[in-house]
Amino acid sequence: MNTFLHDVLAGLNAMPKTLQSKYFYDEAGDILFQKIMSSPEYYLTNCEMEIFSGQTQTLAKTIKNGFNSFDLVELGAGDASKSVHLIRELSKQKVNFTYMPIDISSHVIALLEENLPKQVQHLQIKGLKGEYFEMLEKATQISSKRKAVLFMGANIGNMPASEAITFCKKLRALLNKEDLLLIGFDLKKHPKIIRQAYHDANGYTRDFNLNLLKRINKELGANFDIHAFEHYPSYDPATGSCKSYLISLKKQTILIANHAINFDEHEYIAMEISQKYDLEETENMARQAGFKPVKHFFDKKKWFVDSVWEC
Ligand code: AVI
Repeated sequence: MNTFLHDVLAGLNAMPKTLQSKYFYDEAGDILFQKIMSSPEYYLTNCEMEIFSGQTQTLAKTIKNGFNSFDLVELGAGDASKSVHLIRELSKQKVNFTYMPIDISSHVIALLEENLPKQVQHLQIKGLKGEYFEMLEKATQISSKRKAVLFMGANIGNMPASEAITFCKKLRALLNKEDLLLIGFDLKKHPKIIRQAYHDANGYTRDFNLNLLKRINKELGANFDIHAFEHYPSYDPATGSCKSYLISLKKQTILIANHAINFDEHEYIAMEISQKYDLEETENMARQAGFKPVKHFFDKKKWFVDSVWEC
C-alpha cells in the first residue's frame, strides 16, 4: 500500500477523523497556496517579507555570526522569494556560502536551480529534494562546513506544540555547536485578524482544504462529493490554535480503494493546525529543544517573528 493511501485510511478510520495537511500540496494545492499568500487577509507572507527586505543587513550579520564561510540551508524553500534578499546580501558581501534549498518537490528544486543564479551572480546552489531531516543529514555529508538553517513561513505552526518541540530537538541533534537556526513564528494577535487569514473572502483557503478531497479522488480513486463537505475555520485565543475542519453536510459513505468510510451528518475531518505563539512560548521551545534564542526580528506591527537560535 502506498504511503498516501495508508495515511488517508489511517486518518479517516481514526476518531476523530483527520487528514494530514502536508498532503495539501499537489499541483492544484500549490497554486491555491500561492493565491492564499497573495490574499489581503493572509498577512503572514507580507510580514516576513518586510523582515527580509527591510532588515537584510542585520539578518546577514546575525546569520554570519563572525563566519565568512558556511552553508545556508533552507527547509521548505518554495520560491525563495523572501530568503533571496538575504542570499543577495551575503553574495554582495562576498561571503563564501552554498545555498542548499531542501524541498519535497523536485519541481521546486529545479525551478530554484534554474532561476536563482539568474538573480544572484556567481551563486553556488545545491538543491536537495526530499524530506527535511534526511536531506539535512545529506547536506552535512556533502559538506562539513558550518550550517545556518532557515525554517521560515511559520511552517512550524503546522505541527501541534508538542510535536514542534520534538521536531526542533531532532533538528538540534543534526546540528553542531557553531551552527544556527532561523525560525519563523506567527505571533498571537487580535483573534479576528487570525481567523480572517484562514477565512479569506475569495474562498481560497476553503478550496485549499477541499482540494485534498479532490486529490484523494484523483490519486486513490475515491468518490468524495466536495459539495457535501463544508470548510469550517476556527481560532481559539485561549490556546493559540487556529484549526481548519471539513464538516460532512449529511450522513454518507465514501469509498476509497474499496474501503468504506462512514460519515455522520455534521461529523468533521480535522484538516490543519496553524499554531500561534507568544514570544515567551517560542523561547521556551528553543530551550526545551536545546537551542539558545539570541535575536528576534519583527515586522513593524509585531505580528510575526523570525528568531535566531544558536546551538
Ligand atoms: C504553510 N503554512 C504555514 C500555512 C499556514 O498558515 O498554516 C498553510 C496555510 N493553510 C491555510 N492557509 C495557509
